[in-house]
Parts: sequence; C-alpha cells; structure tokens
Amino acid sequence: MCTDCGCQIRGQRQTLAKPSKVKEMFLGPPERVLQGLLQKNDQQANLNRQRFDRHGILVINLMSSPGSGKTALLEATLKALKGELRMAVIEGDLETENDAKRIRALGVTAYQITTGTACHLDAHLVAQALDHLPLQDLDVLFIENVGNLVCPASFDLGHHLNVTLLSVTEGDDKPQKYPVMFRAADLLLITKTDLLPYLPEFSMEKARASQRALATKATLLPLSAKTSEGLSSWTEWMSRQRAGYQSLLEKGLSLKPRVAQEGKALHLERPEMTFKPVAG
Ligand SMILES: Nc1nc2c(ncn2[C@@H]2O[C@H](COP(=O)(O)OP(=O)(O)OP(=O)(O)O)[C@@H](O)[C@H]2O)c(=O)[nH]1
Ligand SMILES: [Mg+2]
Repeated sequence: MCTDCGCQIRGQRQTLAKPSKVKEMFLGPPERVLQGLLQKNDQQANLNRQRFDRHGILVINLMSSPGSGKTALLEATLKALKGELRMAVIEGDLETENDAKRIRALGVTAYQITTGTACHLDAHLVAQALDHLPLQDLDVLFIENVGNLVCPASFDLGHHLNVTLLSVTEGDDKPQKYPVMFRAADLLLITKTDLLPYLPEFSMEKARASQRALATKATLLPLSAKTSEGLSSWTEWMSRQRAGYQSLLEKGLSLKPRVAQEGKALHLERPEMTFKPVAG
C-alpha cells in the first residue's frame, strides 16, 4: 500500500490480499489500486466506529516517533484511572509483544498487532483486534499506533481522536518539519519534561510556535510519565472529550478523527520533491 515508505501487505495485513481481492488489486494502474485500498480502509473504519459507538467506547489513537513515550504514557494513565474507567489497549508494532506485555502487567487487557514491515496500522487490522477485546465492558480504548511520524496520520482506524506525542529529546522544531502528523492531532503532548533540565536548547515556547505555524487549534500539554507532572491535565482533557462524545452519541452523532489528506496523497503518488543546490 505504501510505496514510499516500504509498507507491504504482510503478516496480519494479508486479509487485504485474499485470492478474491488479488485480481481486483493488481488490475489497473497502481494509483487506482491504492485508491481502492484507501477507500476500503475508510469503509472498514466506519464499520469499526459504528461498533465502538454502539458500545459507547471513546477510542483514542496515539501517534509519535518510536520511543517518544506512548507506552509509558499508557502505563501512567492506566494506573491513574484504575477503578474510574474501564480501559483496554491495542498495541501496534512491527514485531514483538513487548508493549502488550507491559500493559497486561498492569492487569489491563491488551491486544498486540504486529505489522511485519508496515509502518502504520489500518482499519482492517484494528477490526481483527476487536474480536479479542471485551467491547461490552469498556469506556475507553487506546490504540498505540506504530512509532512513525508520518504515515499513521493518513489512516482512519475507526477511532475518534488523535493524540500526538513529541518528546523533548526530539527537538522543538518537529511540528513544522513533520506537519502531516501534527496537523492531524487533537492534542499535542510534549513528553519527558523531567528531562528538560538536561536539554536547555528545548524551548516550550518554540514548540508552541512551531505548532501554531501549522494553524492547528490542538491543545498542547507538557507531561512526564516518569514524574506524573501534567498527568492530571491529560486525564482531565480525556474526561472532557468523553463527555463531549457521549453527548454526541445521545444525539445520534459520532466523532470522526482528522485524517491527513496530504498524507493520503503521499500514499497514492510519489510526491514532488524539491532539490536545493548544494553550495561549494
Ligand atoms: N525520563 C523519561 N523517560 C521516559 C518517559 N516516558 C518514556 N520514557 C522512556 O523512553 C523510552 C521509550 O518509552 P516508550 O514508552 O517505550 O516509548 P514508545 O513511544 O511506546 O516507543 P515505541 O512503542 O517503540 O514507538 C523508555 O526507555 C522509557 O522509559 C518520561 O516521561 N521521562
Ligand atoms: Mg510503545
């Protein structure tokens, strides 16, 4: 599906390549094939969302580069909200059950998706995972997407909200450098703030300005999973989102996530690249 970044139809994504679909997929120009796959993804995402809405489960998609602290955030959140909310986690990684094991160690249900070579989750993978979760007993489902700062933002999984993490060690200029991901965010968490004393070059104000330059209205919250600084602002944000979601459900409505349209285009055609002459 993703010709630029190396995604392939492997592992649990093989449903996309069932014999009946193979003909359909490989007939016609690649753009049409890819367009068809993206449309199929969106159809499945809507089915997933209908399923979540029937159970009243708010679904939050966590996205960031590898190692920004998604699982650590989940661990801290699950501990903080234990007994208050019924939660479960879908983990996405190329390989290993490591993250799911970390979640299960807290007594919380977690299903691990391994994508093989694909750098993002898709709606079909999430649909398969749902058969392993007690949907009737959940208030919130977290989906930890594959660590990658571009592709995950282009796929609707059937979730409701996007939360993007940026750790202070990555630098305050990343929103403008990776706009696809940061534009899709409903909330930007600046993580690992306990490390700020060792990173005088990181400026929270510059990170805010870099995010503002993208003209997004997403809230920015600083947070440390290690010290729990900022954790209550995050859980309060979640509870406001839940209240908003529930009132939409009462009106027969739902909440659709932002999906990066420009990122979708990246998956359909090779983007025009700009080359700058090198001096000297
Ligand atoms: N100092 C500090 N370290 C943190 C914090 N959050 C996470 N880490 C560390 O950062 C590393 C990566 O954290 P993870 O939670 O595994 O990151 P992740 O985003 O889930 O990584 P992937 O799933 O591989 O994409 C681990 O060594 C964590 O202990 C934090 O708030 N402060
Ligand atoms: Mg993780």
